[in-house]
Amino acid sequence: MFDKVLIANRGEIAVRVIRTCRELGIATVAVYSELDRDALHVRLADEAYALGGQTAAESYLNTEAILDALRRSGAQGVHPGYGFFSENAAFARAIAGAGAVFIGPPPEAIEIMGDKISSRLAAERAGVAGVPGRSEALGDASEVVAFGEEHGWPVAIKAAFGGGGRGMKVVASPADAADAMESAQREATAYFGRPEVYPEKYLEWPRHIEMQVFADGHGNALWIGERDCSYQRRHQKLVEESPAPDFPDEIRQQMGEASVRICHACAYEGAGTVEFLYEAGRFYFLEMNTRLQVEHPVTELVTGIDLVALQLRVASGEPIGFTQEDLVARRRGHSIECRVNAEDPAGGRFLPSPGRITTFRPPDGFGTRTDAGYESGDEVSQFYDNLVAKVVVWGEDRESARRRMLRALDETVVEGIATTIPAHKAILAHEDFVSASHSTRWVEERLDLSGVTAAVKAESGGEAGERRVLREVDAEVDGRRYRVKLWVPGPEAAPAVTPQAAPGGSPAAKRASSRGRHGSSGPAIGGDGKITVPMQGTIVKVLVAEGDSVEAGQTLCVLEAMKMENPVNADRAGVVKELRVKPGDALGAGDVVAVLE
Ligand code: MV4
Repeated sequence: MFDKVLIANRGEIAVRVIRTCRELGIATVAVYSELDRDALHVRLADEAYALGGQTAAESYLNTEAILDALRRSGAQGVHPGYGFFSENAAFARAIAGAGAVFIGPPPEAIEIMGDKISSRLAAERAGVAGVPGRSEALGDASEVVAFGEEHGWPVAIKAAFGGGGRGMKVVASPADAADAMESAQREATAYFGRPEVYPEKYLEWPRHIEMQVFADGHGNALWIGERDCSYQRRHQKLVEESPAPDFPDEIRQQMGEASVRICHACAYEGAGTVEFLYEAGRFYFLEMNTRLQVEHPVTELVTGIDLVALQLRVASGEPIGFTQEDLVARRRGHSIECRVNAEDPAGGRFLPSPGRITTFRPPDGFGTRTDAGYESGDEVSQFYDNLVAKVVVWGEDRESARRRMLRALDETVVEGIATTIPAHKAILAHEDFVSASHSTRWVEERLDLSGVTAAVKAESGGEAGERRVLREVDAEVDGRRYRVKLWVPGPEAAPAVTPQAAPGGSPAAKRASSRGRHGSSGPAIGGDGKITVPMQGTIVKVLVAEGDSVEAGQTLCVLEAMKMENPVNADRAGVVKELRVKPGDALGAGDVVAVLE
């Protein structure tokens, strides 16, 4: 077993790994960007090394800086967490080259599963089918029509070298084939640098069910259990649960065995997840994630297995130590996870809401676990993933887990930023959740969040430890005068003013605040036709050119902020007179992307 492990990550997953290391007597090494100098994962680790830089690219994606911290610390293993370098074969090789162990699969397995075509082929070798489709690129639109006539409509057109749902187009009928194919090729080129696209039968109401697998260096591969991750918006998961509801045991068994065959087909080692679409009693291979996933705790709670401990054991050369048979007796009850993101779900918009968490009180009690990357007073930066915490519950059955989650969410206090908690309450309380009549499209198409207004509560003034002073004042209630005592924040306490209401500030902040920080996600168009962005971020895609005519609602460009893609739309028809941005441009709130005429 390792004596010392470096965690090449931040936030809740770094904290998660540090906790298990501590239990196993392994010393922990944190790394941090300039913004994370005082972050929770740094405070909890035994040692910490600065990577420099603010953005992910300058810090957590800086291989040389991480290798330097590895050498200086003398750690023998590197845990990559999820995101960042977790599925990067070159990084895995660099760690091995430095004489340490990458706590993850072999680089060859990462590569096989890294692109759609080779992962589909590996699944085929293992006898596991994807959605009915074609394994070569499409030549022209007549082939889409032929495919639709043979397999039925609608047809999905997907980027051959893509993933994550980017660039997927749905074709309802032959008449739409040419336009959809052209647009899929254009997006594939913009996102992945390659225009190749291929067709699949489009499943209209599928669930996303994924299987946790584990393999060791001694030839053992096991399936640990499935998770239903269908509750998501814009390909960002919101709620996950295990076991998948209304999912027959016999299908679970088949999906598990298929996943194990896929592990063997790519010589897998460590923790992995095989993703499937599930519809009408059939499952179809989508892709394999070669890392520990955000939602791994639901599997831990229903099996009692610490997956991070297992990763550390397997990476240090030990065998898994239990059998597929042993797992039958271990699986018990039901678990649900809700991702608490720094996002405002008001009106279903899920707008990024970075800032200082003035108060954070996680829920507690029987069957309740919170994995957080922050404490009260910590700042959620717009530069990184906006996951603040995961609230995870266990219950004897699905209904007790559901009720426990609603109780836990009610108990959770987050002030200073908006969070997804109001959306979770709406999901968990919905009759469709109770009856499990959901699909991957349910949140975006059926869940009504128009009534949700996640006003950001600023300083509560009620925090323990805050300096308070006694004031006696006169008050009049219903015409009667009272002398009352008030314990109020003392002279040194900060005034209870929210940043957007504060006088002064940057011009961009003022422009943003004049529209209401938590208002519309759409652009603000003044009388001058200027289209501005509502928050700081990076332009990842420009969809129009100067001189183009655009319709109201048409997407002009895509702004990536806090790892989420936000369309910037025209809210009236016009001609693009000026286009002021290109992919890669960093913008501040209120900056102009285009001028319409
Ligand atoms: C599909 C599909 C329906 N039919 N393929 C989107 C992400 C990418 N990994 C695969 N995705 C989908 N592929 C066919 N043939 C529906 C989705 C899909 C989806 C899949 C998993 C999780 C969430 C999703 C949300 C919308 C669409």
